Amino acid sequence: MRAHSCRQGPLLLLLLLGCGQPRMSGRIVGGRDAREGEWPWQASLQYRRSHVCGASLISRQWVLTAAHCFPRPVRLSEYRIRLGEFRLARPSPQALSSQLLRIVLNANFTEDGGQGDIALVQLRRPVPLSARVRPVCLPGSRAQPPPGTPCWVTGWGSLRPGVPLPGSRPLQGVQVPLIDRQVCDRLYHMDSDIPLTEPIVLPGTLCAGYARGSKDACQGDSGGPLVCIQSGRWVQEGVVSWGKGCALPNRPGVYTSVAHYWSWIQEHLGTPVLRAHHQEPSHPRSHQLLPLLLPSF
Ligand code: 4AZ
Repeated sequence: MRAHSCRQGPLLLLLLLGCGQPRMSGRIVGGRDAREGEWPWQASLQYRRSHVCGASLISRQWVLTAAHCFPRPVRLSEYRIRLGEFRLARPSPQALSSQLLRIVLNANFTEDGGQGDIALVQLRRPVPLSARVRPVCLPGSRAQPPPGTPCWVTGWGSLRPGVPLPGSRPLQGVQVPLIDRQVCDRLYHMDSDIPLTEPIVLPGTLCAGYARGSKDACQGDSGGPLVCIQSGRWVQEGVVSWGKGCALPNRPGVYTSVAHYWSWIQEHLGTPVLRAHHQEPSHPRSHQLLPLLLPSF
């Protein structure tokens, strides 16, 4: 992967950079070790101090993840978010933990997980940004990059189904191209009893991966970011949601589309998140998106 701008320089410059720009420059099946600080928005959502899901920092006080990461009943005080981490079993001096103030589950989410698999987490306090802790950019409601765009998914999830990433191994990342949702739906109908008239990959989601399989997110990567580079910044297009197995042929990873939920995110954040490109404010689509708020207790 090519190096990114602003390699070295004063800390002040680093802090002014905005979103989606690591200072430098999963498992994730078929990926490679990350470099320290390569994906500084990557977070670990932990339940009773164990990693359960990925997540991503989108502003100093908000993290994006998947709704299915919070099975009911949700005990807010049992969760924490780790940021700036690299190897989960070897806490890094630059890492930090935050307790959760609030979880906002998308109201479209149902346990079958087909739609609305997105959640916002408000941290107790805004976190200090550093070389290892930086927000990713969000896409806004503009058109998503075309099929074939090479994107990256990152996480501490399994190397293969049932084979967890050892805690001593670093964060993993794998490059996966975007796949058109309808093409992905047709792949999912191959060798399946479900009629083509019954969609499997639903609106509000996108796919990434290969028809041949071999590279994918896997268990434990859920909630984590799928990011694509746009104008030199990393923009989060997807949230790891589901897939049939991991890296199987004709069963690409399915992601919640961040752009699809743009106005929902805006409604809850109050303050605008950092975007890669300035654009007209979007009009909230309030229908059927009434939030389920889980206040702290
Ligand atoms: C999971 O169980 C999971 N291959 C996440 C992603 C994928 C499959 C399963 C995509 O968390």
